[in-house]
Formats: sequence, structure tokens, C-alpha cells
Amino acid sequence: MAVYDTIYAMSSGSGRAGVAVIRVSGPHSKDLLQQLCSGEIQARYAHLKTLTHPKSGDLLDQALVLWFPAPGSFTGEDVAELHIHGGGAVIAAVMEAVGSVSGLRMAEAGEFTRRSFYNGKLDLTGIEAISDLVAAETDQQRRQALAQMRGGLSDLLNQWRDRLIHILAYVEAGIDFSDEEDVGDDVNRHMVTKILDLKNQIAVHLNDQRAGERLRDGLQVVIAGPANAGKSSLLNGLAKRDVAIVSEQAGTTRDVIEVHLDLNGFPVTVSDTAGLRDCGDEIEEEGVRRARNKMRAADIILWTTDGTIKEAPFNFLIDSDQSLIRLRNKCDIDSSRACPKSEAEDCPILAISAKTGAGFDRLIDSITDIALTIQSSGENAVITRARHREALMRIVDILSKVLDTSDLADELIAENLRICTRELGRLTGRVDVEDLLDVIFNDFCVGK
Ligand SMILES: Nc1nc2c(ncn2[C@@H]2O[C@H](COP(=O)(O)OP(=O)(O)OP(=O)(O)O)[C@@H](O)[C@H]2O)c(=O)[nH]1
Ligand SMILES: [Mg+2]
Repeated sequence: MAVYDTIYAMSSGSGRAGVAVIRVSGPHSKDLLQQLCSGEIQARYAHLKTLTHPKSGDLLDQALVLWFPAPGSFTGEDVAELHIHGGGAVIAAVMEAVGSVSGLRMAEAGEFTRRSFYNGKLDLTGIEAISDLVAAETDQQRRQALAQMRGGLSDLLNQWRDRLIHILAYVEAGIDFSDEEDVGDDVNRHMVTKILDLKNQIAVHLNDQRAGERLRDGLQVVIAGPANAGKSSLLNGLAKRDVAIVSEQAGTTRDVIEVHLDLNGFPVTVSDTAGLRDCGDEIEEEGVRRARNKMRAADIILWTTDGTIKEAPFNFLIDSDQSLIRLRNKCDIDSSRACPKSEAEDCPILAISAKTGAGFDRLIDSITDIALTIQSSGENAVITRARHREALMRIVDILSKVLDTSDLADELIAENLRICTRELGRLTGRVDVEDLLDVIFNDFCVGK
């Protein structure tokens, strides 16, 4: 374990609260506790202590004090926690007192987590999971972040990396120890099967409809349709507040207006866009261009038309992983059109009224159903960031190239496998070569 200086910081949020937590990590942590309060402090016990200023002896606060000796702490170092009263003056006084002890300095952003990484407490996916857990706004995001924090992704990546290292060891053995009798003739066939299995398994995880990333970032729901159909009114209705300007004038909305919502536990970003029409107005045309871009990036398009005028056909191509919900708004006006028959079997039209809220429950259910389908299609989705996906796609490409090139020299196969191992190592933050040597020496009786 590397030894660093001792750092401290407020670990709880800012603002007045019942309790505030100051965390201290590093070799001087115990020293600090001894200077702040008297009496024995047992490891991992909560002690109620009176804190006094180490220099002036002034009374500071009554606090709960905890002590986690290395390596059994979040950072892997000696850690002290002070649970003090959460008022501004108390926090300022205790922070000043802690800072007055020699050898302590304020932590930089993310420094506790960085130390836990350097001390092998967390790998990179664990760090990402903690940041996702703290940022989680809905229940589903919380569950996903927790699964990742408990090793969902890193176990899989390490398993794949171990398999790659194993294959690489075989190939290396073929190169370096070709005279060894332990390395049989069928090494090549054996290796091809193993590479193919691994490639297929990674590909299965990549084919998860981007469920993990979508859940982490929130589903992109885009309200689009002809001008004046009531798109902005729909956004306001879903957000339950007056976000976008509504007017009877066609062409009111030009910019894309976004609202983040929690729909039955699923995070969604709902965007209101400019009405699609040819108008000759330069600014509105820019709005239409932005609307079309937004539709292309949507997970779900809410195609909204005005039920009181002639139906505007939906004539856009959508990707296989995009969903379309067709809405006929203003059903409060023309009740004969309030519950239209489905025009296209594959995509029924929902009658809604942005004015009265009629049909909103069904609309929210439809969005939740799609979110559930995406989630269950990636039931065990473990890829939660573009960083993971890009690296895994590169690995699948390289493995495919190795498999497709029949006359690739062993040296080149080994080099390609090494690149894949490095990519996987970079995902978790493990980039050592010692493991490779271990496998070679364990599996073969080289160097008799
Ligand atoms: N009766 C009724 N009127 C509605 C309903 N929804 C919207 N309106 C009215 O329709 C007009 C246009 O509403 P907006 O929400 O601004 O429509 P939009 O689609 O955003 O329009 P643009 O931004 O110009 O494309 C306004 O006068 C709204 O009050 C509805 O469900 N029922
Ligand atoms: Mg509008």
C-alpha cells in the first residue's frame, strides 16, 4: 500500500442539517482523534465524544467518532469519521480545528475514491458505480448502480480477461516453447474454439439494446409532430408545470426544450420540439432541423397530431431500436374522434387531451411498457457507459479479425490478443502482465 499524506473533507452535503460527516484518511488519522478527544477509541465502534480544539482547548461539539484502521476502510488507509452537528458554525469550527493539526490537508475532489482505487479497494467500474449511485435519481438507476458496485461488470470483465490471458498463454507457448512436448498439436484448434466462444459471449452482451446506458442516462422521449398540435401543452402536462410557451399561433416553439422526469421509476428526458412544417422563416426552419435531429436520437417518439384537423401522416424512417407512440391530441374538442380505431395495427393511436389530461395515464403506461421491454431485453445488461461499449466493440472487432484471417502468424495473433487484454485491463484499471507469466508457468512445465 502506498503511503500518502493525510486528507480531510466534509463527506456530507452542504447546507444546514442534523448531522454532518467529516472524513479523514491517511497515517495521521489516529493522531488527529487523540488530539481532538480523550479516552480509548476502539476500531469500528461509534463513540460519543466531546471534541475540543487541539491548540486552544476550546469546546467544539459533542460528536460520534469512528475509527477504521487500514486496510479495513473505504480508502484502504487509516480512516477517522467525525459525525458532528450539521450547523454552519459547528462545521466551520471543527474543520478549522482538524486543519490545525500538522500533517493534515484538505482533500481534493475525488481524492478519497482515488486512494481507494490505488489501494485496490475499488476498480474503475466500482468508482463509476459509486458516482452513478450518488447521481441516481430513480429507483431503477439505483438498482443498476448498486449491481455494478457489487461487481456485476467487473466480475465479467475480469473473467473475460482471465480467459484471454489463458488463450494468449497458449499462443505464446506455441511461439516460445514449440519444442516442448507439453504443448500439443491441437493447440491451434483448441485456441480457435476458445477465441470464438469468448467473442460470441462479448457480442451477446453488446447486443443488449443499450439497456444499461439508456437506464443510466435516461430514455430520450421526443415529442414531435405538426405545428400547433399541442406538443408544448403535452410537455407541460407531463412535467406538471409551465415549462414551454403555449400559444394558438402555429410555430411557437423553435428551440428544443427538455425536462427530466421520473416515470414509474424510469428516468426519462422528454423533449418538446418545433412543429414540422415548411414555413420560409429562417429561425423556424432551424427549429425544424433541430427537431429532426432530436427525432433521430430518440428512444421513443411521441408523434402528436391535432385530432380536430386532418391527420398528419407519420412518414419518417425509424431505427429498429426506436419506438413510436402515435397520439391524437385535443380529444376534448371532437368527442367523435376521442377514441379512434387503430389505423395501423402495429402502432395504435392514443387519444389524449393535453388540456384535460385525458389519456395521460395510458400514455405514461405505454412509455413505461417500452422502458420495461428495453430493460428486460437487457435483463443482465452490465454495460452502462459508452466507454465500456466502445472498448468491447474494439475487442470483438480484433477477435473477429484474428478468426477470419487464416494465415495470421502466431506472433500477430499474440499481439492482437495482447491488445484485447490491455483494452479489458483498461476498463477495470488492471494493466499488469504478471498474470500472463503465472498462467504460462502454471499450465506448462516449461524450464524443467
Ligand atoms: N382544446 C384543446 N386545446 C389544446 C389542447 N392542447 C393544446 N391546445 C391548444 O392548441 C394550441 C397550440 O398548443 P401548443 O401546445 O402551443 O402547440 P404546439 O404543438 O407546441 O405548437 P408549435 O410549438 O407552434 O408547433 C394552444 O392554443 C393550446 O391551448 C387540447 O388538448 N385541447
Ligand atoms: Mg410548441
